[in-house]
Amino acid sequence: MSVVSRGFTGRRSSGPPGRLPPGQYDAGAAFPVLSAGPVPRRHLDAWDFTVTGDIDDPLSWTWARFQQLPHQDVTVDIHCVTSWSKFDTRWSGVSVDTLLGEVETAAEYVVAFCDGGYTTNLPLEDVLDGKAWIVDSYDGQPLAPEHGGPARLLVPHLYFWKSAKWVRGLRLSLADEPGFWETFGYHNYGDPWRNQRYAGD
Ligand SMILES: Nc1nc2c(c(=O)[nH]1)N[C@H]1C(S)=C(S)[C@@H](COP(=O)(O)O)O[C@H]1N2
Ligand SMILES: [Mo]
Repeated sequence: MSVVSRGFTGRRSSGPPGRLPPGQYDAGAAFPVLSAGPVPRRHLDAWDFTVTGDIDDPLSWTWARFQQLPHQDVTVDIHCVTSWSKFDTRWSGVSVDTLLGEVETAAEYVVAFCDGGYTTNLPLEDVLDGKAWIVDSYDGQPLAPEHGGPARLLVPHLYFWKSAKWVRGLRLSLADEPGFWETFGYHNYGDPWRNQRYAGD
C-alpha cells in the first residue's frame, strides 16, 4: 500500500515499498548492460576458477569440475550505482562458501579478477555466509556473455559493480587493494542502502 500517489513520486518509488535503496529507480523488465570494455570470449575448455593469494595451496576448478559443485537457485534484487535497480533477478550458481569452505587463511579481503582485466575488492566476510555466489545461469538459461558469461560473481547486497563479470578467481589478501572502479573514485565498499556511491560518501 502506498500513501503517496504515483504521479507525485514518479518512477523512483515504483516497485514494492522498502525495496528501493535511496536514489534508485526500478528498471522493471529492462536489464541494462554495463561493461568497461569489450566482452571477452573464452572457450569453456580454457576456463578455470582459481582461489589464490594468502592460501597455502591455491585451488582451481575446471569448467567441468565447477559444474559438478552443488548449485543454488538465488532470487535477489540488484542495484547498479548508475541508479537502476532490478527486483527478483533469478540466478543459479555456486556459493562462495562452497568454494572457500576448506580454506584456512589470515586474509580479510578478496579481489575478484576477471578475463579482460577488471577487478573489484571486497571484505572477505562480504562473500561468505550466503552473501555471494559464482553464478553461471540467469533466468534458467546459461549466463549470456554480455552479462558476464560463462560465470560472474554475484554480491547482491553491494552495488552491482562488485558483481564482477567474466570472473576467473578470487585473490585472498591481508591488505585491502582497490579494484578497477574503486581506483577511479567509486566507494571502496558500496552499500546501496547507505548510498555509498563515491569515495567519501
Ligand atoms: N568484468 C567486469 N565486470 C563488471 C563490469 C565490467 O565492466 N567488467 N561492470 C560492473 C558494473 S559497473 C555493473 S553495474 C555490472 C553490470 O552488469 P550487467 O551488465 O550484467 O548489468 O557489472 C559489473 N561487473
Ligand atoms: Mo555499475
